[in-house]
Amino acid sequence: MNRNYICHWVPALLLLTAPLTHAQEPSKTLFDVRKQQSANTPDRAPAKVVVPAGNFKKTKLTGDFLSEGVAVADLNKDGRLDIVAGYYWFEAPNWTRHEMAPSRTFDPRKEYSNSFLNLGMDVNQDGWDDVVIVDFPGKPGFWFENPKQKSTGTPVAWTKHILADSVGIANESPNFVDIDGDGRLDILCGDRAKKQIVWLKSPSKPGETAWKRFALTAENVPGTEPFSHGIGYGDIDNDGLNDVVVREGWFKGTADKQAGNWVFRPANLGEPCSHMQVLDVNGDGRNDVVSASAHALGVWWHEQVVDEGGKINFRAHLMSNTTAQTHSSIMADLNGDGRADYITGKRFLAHHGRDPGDSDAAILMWFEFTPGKAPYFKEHIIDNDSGSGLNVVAQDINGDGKPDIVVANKNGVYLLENRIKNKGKR
Ligand SMILES: [Ca+2]
Ligand SMILES: [Ca+2]
Ligand SMILES: [Ca+2]
Ligand SMILES: [Ca+2]
Repeated sequence: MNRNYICHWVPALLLLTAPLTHAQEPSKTLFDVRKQQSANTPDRAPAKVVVPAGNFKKTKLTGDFLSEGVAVADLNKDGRLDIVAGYYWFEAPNWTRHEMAPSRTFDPRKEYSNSFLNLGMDVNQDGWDDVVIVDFPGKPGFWFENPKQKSTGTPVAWTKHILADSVGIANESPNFVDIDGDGRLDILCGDRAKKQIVWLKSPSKPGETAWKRFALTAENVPGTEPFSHGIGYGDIDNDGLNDVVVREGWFKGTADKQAGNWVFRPANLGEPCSHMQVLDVNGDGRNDVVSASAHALGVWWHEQVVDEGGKINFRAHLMSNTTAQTHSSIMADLNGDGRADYITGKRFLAHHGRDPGDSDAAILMWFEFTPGKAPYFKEHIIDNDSGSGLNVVAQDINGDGKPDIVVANKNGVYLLENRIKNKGKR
């Protein structure tokens, strides 16, 4: 890079990246992001003031770092949804803390926890919700079996069952998604040994405890390293069958979910990211992909474009540079207009304070989509002192019919109750 080029860029970089005080030497990735930002942002644009809209009621369950995964389930079977953060659960309605198995509070500036993503579901179908835990990338995933105990009395330890011992769970944002359409969530991820996209099928019959592994793709494909970033599931080519997306392209889905031969179609889906969401952002009838940078800065929608030869590719549009480290996302209809919204947030102290954007507030935000009306989305700030972890839950906790948001990360465990005025179905 010549000196003039640097001089040309430095003022814009300083202006646009003022919060990124730890990024002394912007990586190429960040530099690309900033180039795109400066192309889309007038010179000397004022720094964005991040003020929550004030329509979520926040409850801080704890400030302890217990887990970067979170789940919601009724663990004591009293009809109220409880909140799970790793080896701990918080009993509704007073959020009394209980331990499923021995663990501890972790140091957010020095350690990772033993829990990266969580899911609440009745795995063995005995009528009691269990807890699925995805551990450090590449380590075995497991689930804790509910000992069927009301919360009073001496606590009984929960039995731990490994769900994917030999393969580990590769890709840092495994999806909890129903792959085979039996109404039960499965896990979409990578197999680190064979480098295949696989899914782990949740037990389908009462009493069963084993998760079965099925390959969707051939071996040695992208997106399957333990530290690969970004995977999603949705219909890219509009043939009625869901496909798998990774940032290097997509795998064309077939009706056979055990085929192991889904064909890879290379396409540019941008930078390392968290959960990839497939939806038609601009309303042109073709599904697009929304992703957020896992360890740098940016939320994008990748517009599906088809060339004259019929080849599918994507054109990236920056949606937000409000906060870096957006290492999880989920879709839910927060404003009741019948269309799913995109929720993401900052993974607070992702690598213990060594990341670009670490001095940003712990922001949690959502995007509403407005197909047909450019720029097709609107950003809203939920909160600036919670953030998100490695998965985020959007589910109605308080029974008012609106999805609430629950997060756990190095900043603690938080419930954000949705008080957005219902827009009414379109
Ligand atoms: Ca309960
Ligand atoms: Ca159970
Ligand atoms: Ca398809
Ligand atoms: Ca589209």
